[in-house]
Amino acid sequence: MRIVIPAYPAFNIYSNVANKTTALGPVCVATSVRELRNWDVEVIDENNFSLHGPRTEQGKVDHSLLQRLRSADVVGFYGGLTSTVPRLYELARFYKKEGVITVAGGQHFVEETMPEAFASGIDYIVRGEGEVTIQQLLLSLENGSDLKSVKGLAYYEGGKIIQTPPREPITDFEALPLPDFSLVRYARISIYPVERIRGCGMDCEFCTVKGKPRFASPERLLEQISNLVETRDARHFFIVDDLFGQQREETIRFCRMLFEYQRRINLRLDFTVQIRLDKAKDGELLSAMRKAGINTVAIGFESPIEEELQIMRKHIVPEEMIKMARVFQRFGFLVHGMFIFGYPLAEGVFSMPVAERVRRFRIFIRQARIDTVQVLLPVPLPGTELRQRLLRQNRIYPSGDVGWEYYDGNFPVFEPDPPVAAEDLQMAVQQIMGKFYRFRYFFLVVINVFAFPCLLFYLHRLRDGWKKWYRNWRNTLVRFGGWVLMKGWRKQYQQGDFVYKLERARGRLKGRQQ
Ligand code: B12
Ligand code: SF4
Repeated sequence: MRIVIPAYPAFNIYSNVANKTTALGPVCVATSVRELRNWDVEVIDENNFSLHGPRTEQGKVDHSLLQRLRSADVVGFYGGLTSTVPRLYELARFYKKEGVITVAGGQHFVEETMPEAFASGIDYIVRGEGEVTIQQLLLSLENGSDLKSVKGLAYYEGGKIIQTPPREPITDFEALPLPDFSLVRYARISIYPVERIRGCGMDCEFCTVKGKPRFASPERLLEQISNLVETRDARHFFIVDDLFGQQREETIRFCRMLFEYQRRINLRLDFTVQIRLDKAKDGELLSAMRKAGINTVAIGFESPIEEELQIMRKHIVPEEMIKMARVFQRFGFLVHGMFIFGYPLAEGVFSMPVAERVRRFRIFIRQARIDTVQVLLPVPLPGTELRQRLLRQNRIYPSGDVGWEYYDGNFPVFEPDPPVAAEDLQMAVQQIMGKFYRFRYFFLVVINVFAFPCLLFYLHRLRDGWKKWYRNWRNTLVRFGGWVLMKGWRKQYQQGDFVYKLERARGRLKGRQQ
């Protein structure tokens, strides 16, 4: 079996990270397949694929050559990111033509998207967690036994879609093998994704992650980390739990164990986590995290506008947000702030000119002293309440014009609240990001480098001088790098045919409404 993580459709703010890491889900599923007696398995990550690996003349991963080198009987696809789904379907059609059985899993595949998947070369869809379902599916295919007994599966038979009963969410994580990253071929991984908690207790309208959180033990997470340090020389980790700090006492215990482990092996490791802003109220948790080497926190601020936060169901108010962001700063975390610009509100509830919204975002970002920011447009992802709301209002652009490849937060994919035009929202995001990531930071990087010897001279006098210098240097470098990224993105946008597609989609929506 080969599991493919399809390439991002275009250059994206995350492209840089994607070629240093990999998706954890497919590695977990592949590890599960590895346990089966008659099966051999590999993972191909198109976003992290060596330049020396088999590639076509256009630079894409050459699946035809891969298939000749190590022919797969079954190919699985990671459908965790909707924006990569057009590439997923392109590959599924290719493998289908080669006579290979195709299986897809991941967040994109819900009731709404199943028909298109079966029409695009997918034989089986695994719904929800894949570790157990894939084993049972492969065994059934091997023995020719009845697929109806495999829970969590969907397939097309006799002109209709069959869905077997849903599988219960995994609760006994200790029964699963540790994810085996050596199954990922042609990849160079320097940031390892690890996890302890699946699910999230919150209920944000735009998010696909739903369901009660389920926890593995701190010991298991430490085991994942120590295994990677000791077998793969890993140093950087992304704890992909949706909300770090759930099950507070166990999280603090984990942080203490992690600190002890690093002391024992005499190494400092580097961790990034995703956390809610209101964890700022928990000083004990934050200080345990810092001691454990958690250096970067990614926080979904989403918006500084109260009405937007309410409809998103973020359960937080803007006045508290700046204070809380600063607490993370004081503890020495690098804060990566994630924002959504132009969230659609219920009609007639509230209206604010785009220029005013831009101003509020800018002021907020400056006052909260966020180290790096990511401002994206709202994306009505399959399976979310936001999508259902906008579908009911007939605001989502038809997929024939604005396809899934545009669902990465960089493009408007639905009609914004009147009287705002989609183009204005996109321009506004560029304005906010453009103010943050600027060319002039190049000069500050240079100044910071020259300031380094002076820093050494005064180091004994400055409290935390080194840390301050590093933070400054790192942030100016990132902000200059961000400018380069944005320039590339703008060029790509201008050269692409999105503007034309948008015009057509709008026309079609209007036609439908009349
Ligand atoms: C880590 C992470 C990232 C990382 C790495 C992404 C990656 N996976 O490659 C980074 C930071 C790069 C990232 C970026 C983005 N992300 Co992200 N990310 C996550 C996060 C927090 C964890 C993913 C993870 O490892 N989960 C743990 C594993 C074990 O679960 P899993 O992936 O679901 O896998 C299981 C099943 O789905 C299934 N399965 C998965 N693949 C397969 C394959 C086969 C063959 C089978 C049988 C089964 C199977 O079995 C697995 C094991 O049980 C998820 C949230 C979440 N909880 O999943 C969001 C999530 C995947 N991200 C999301 C989004 C939207 C984005 C962005 C577009 C940013 C944005 N606008 O918010 C960008 C992507 C840029 C782009 N080009 O589109 C959405 C995706 C929803 C969707 N339908 O697209 C999610 C679900 C969060 C959300 N808000 O809803 N992300
Ligand atoms: S956005 Fe974050 S906090 Fe909200 S439901 Fe999703 S994972 Fe949970």
